[in-house]
Amino acid sequence: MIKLYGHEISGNVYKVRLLLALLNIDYEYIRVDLFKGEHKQPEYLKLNPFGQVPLLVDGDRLIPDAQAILVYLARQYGDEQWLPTEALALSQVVRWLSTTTGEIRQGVEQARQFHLFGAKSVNIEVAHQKSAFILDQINQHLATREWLELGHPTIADIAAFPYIALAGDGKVSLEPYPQILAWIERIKKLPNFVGMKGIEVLTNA
Ligand SMILES: N[C@@H](CCC(=O)N[C@@H](CS)C(=O)NCC(=O)O)C(=O)O
Repeated sequence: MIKLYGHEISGNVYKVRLLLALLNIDYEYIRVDLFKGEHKQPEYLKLNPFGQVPLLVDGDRLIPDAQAILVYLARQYGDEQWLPTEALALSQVVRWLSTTTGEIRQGVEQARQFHLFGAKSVNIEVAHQKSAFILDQINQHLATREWLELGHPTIADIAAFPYIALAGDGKVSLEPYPQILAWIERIKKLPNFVGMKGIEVLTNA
């Protein structure tokens, strides 16, 4: 059975849990206590030398990194819907995986690190400026479409969703971004959707 090493506070772990749920894949969840530093212990570093969660183990395959795991799950267990093979469509999806680890991480994810965990390395003014930039861009992008690319949910949406939905943790309001709020609601209505602390499941979905 697939194993997922993670922690409940992590949006990067959550996005993997979300895709596993949407694909209806059973898995064993192994909690790595980040607050106790379990991710830096030799036993865990043998599995993921970066000392980070999430880590997926499928048989003898070890796959670290949330975006890499989404790609793996989509290609191994999903269909063309989640990750297309056609060159242009694939590049459009990958663009958002890249944006997730670039602009979204530098913006809303860093702001969350600052306000939720007191991360001293974060310049909160810069994080808020970058949040405003990328949220405005995505809001405009979604003004003419329901999903980030291809007219249906892909791993682009799953990758980008958690830290945008958790923007409030970093004291970034989503109120100025109605298209993003509507997109969040659409994602929450996907069959088998699961939530995390700060991303509640719709009760009437
Ligand atoms: N590029 C990695 C980043 C993963 C990451 O930053 N994980 C955090 C939790 S959200 C972590 O394990 N932090 C502990 C550390 O880096 O020491 C991914 O996308 O999965």
